[in-house]
Amino acid sequence: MPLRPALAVLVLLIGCVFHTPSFDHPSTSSGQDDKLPIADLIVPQPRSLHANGDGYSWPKHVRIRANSALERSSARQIAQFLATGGISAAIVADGSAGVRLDVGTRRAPGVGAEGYVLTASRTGVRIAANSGAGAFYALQSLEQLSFRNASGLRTPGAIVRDWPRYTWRGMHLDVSRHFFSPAVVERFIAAEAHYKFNVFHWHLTDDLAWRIGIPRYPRLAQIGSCHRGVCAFYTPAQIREVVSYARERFVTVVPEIEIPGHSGAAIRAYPQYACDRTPGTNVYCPTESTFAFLRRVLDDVATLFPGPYVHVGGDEVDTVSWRRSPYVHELMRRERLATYPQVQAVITRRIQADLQRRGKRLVGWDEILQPGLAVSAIVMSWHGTKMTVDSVRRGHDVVVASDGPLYFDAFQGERAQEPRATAHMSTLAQVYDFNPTPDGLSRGKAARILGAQANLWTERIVTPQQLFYMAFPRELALAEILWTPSAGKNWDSFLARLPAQLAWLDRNRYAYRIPAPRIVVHGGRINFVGVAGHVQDADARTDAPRVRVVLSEPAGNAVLRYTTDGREPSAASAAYVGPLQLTVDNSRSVALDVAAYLPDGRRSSISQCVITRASTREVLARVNASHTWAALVSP
Ligand code: TNX
Repeated sequence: MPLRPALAVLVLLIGCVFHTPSFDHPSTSSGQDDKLPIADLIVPQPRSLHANGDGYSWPKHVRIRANSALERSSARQIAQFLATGGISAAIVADGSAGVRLDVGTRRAPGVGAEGYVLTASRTGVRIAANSGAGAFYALQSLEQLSFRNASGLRTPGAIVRDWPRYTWRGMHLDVSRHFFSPAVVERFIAAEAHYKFNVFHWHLTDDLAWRIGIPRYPRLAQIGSCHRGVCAFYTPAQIREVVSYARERFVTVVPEIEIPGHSGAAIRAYPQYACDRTPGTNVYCPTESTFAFLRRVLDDVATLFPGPYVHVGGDEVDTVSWRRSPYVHELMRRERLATYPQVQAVITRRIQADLQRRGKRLVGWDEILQPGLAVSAIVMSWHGTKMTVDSVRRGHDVVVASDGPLYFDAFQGERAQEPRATAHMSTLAQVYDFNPTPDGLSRGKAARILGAQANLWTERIVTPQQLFYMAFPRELALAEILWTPSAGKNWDSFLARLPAQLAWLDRNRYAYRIPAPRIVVHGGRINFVGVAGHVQDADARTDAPRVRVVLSEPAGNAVLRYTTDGREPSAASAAYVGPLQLTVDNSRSVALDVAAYLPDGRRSSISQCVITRASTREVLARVNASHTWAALVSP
């Protein structure tokens, strides 16, 4: 569709439109600054949120009313939160109370198994939910709404009625390529839980290393867990500790034991389970002795992880060792298998039957989608929408983990300014825009999309600092696409709610990528050149001799510093105080470079816009470029 010149006028966006709150963040141990409106405090966005009068000023000692084991357990979690704000709590069975609980008492109609109603008023806080999970999510919202001021902890008056869009709200973590200690894994889970995720997918085995101690097969830990002389694995006791930590936060841990490919570490420890001894083989041979080995490994896995799911990988099976194996050829003849993927299907079916006997559901990467796969298997779709739709049509429940936006090992900003990452790009805006449920599915079919998750592959992620940098703030956008229905999502609102969450990450010492500044250029007719593939830099052509440039930044408390001579901004560069008037003469371009400086000295990456004068005809000829641009831009 040709754009009319009137539409071509005016706006070039780097980043997005939002309202910059002008305040300093407090560094209190809990809660937000009281100048932020309640609408800007909660991520993921609740179904409904209304102001409710004055709000509650917490006393130094508070009574929490709880009448069942379920309510007492929620009460203890609330007490723990209050303790971080210096408030002591007594859990009581009756009488007046600052916090009243209705958990599992059928007094929260309409919010489903995981939903809640949170009411904060002058007289106190009431939480109604149908499960411990619902009460836990109410507590997360309560924490996000509450703030400390000179007179203590306050919760603004609010009524929140809320429940999730999806039942599988996950984050995946690869601990094979790089190991992360149980303490880091627990921090990872704690952040998930705060943002109302309920699945932690633990990628425990791969070619590089095997990370779960299996007492019957000690070489898995002794040899399989070692890479370049460094050995690291989780003992059964450590696994139990992490699983129970997660369970307290209503997070199900899904262990992944890769079968039959990506098994190089296990085969290094027990080479007899490959078809031959060729070094580097990473695929099991489907012999009876391999199945016996896997069954015993799964004995331990099934007991260590009491949740309903076991993920068996299944991706990227390298079939070379099968191709040269007389055993596999004989198996193919016997079972009338024409292809190697069918050999994989035979393996998956047997493992699935084994898991079913244990009352567990098999989850696998979408390569498991082969004839004969029982419909109870959950397909984790990583090859895009077509795979999601195919799996649903074949009757499977599906978890979406698309290798575009949901691969958090990808770059989240301009490549040259980011740490090493996998080649593609997944910006905050791309994550936020993603809809896990493909268009055009009937309601019944759409119900098969259990939810989604992001994958954190760690080939290039070494330290906890790097890990959380890749997770945040993208995980916040993911939280919202998993919890909030599409109709309730709004990018500008999300950006307005970001500062409070970055403050939470700071208070809890999680690293994150500081979103880059936004540049908006107004003036004459403008087009955008050289935009495709660029995230934070663009060339603007304008037919006006002067332009007005508006800068803003998503962290909410940063100082923007800029240059107009193409030099890198520094702490000494001009600070932005209001819109810039820039002259664009015919002879030279204006190169505007902007960086956001946080109060503690941290700096965002640089957004750049090179503005050049051009004739009206030239400008209008290129106007369509703006479409590409808008789609790629992210703070
Ligand atoms: C593909 S996604 C993989 C992983 C890599 C990842 C890197 C999938 C099931 N397999 O083994 O780590 O790409 O982005």
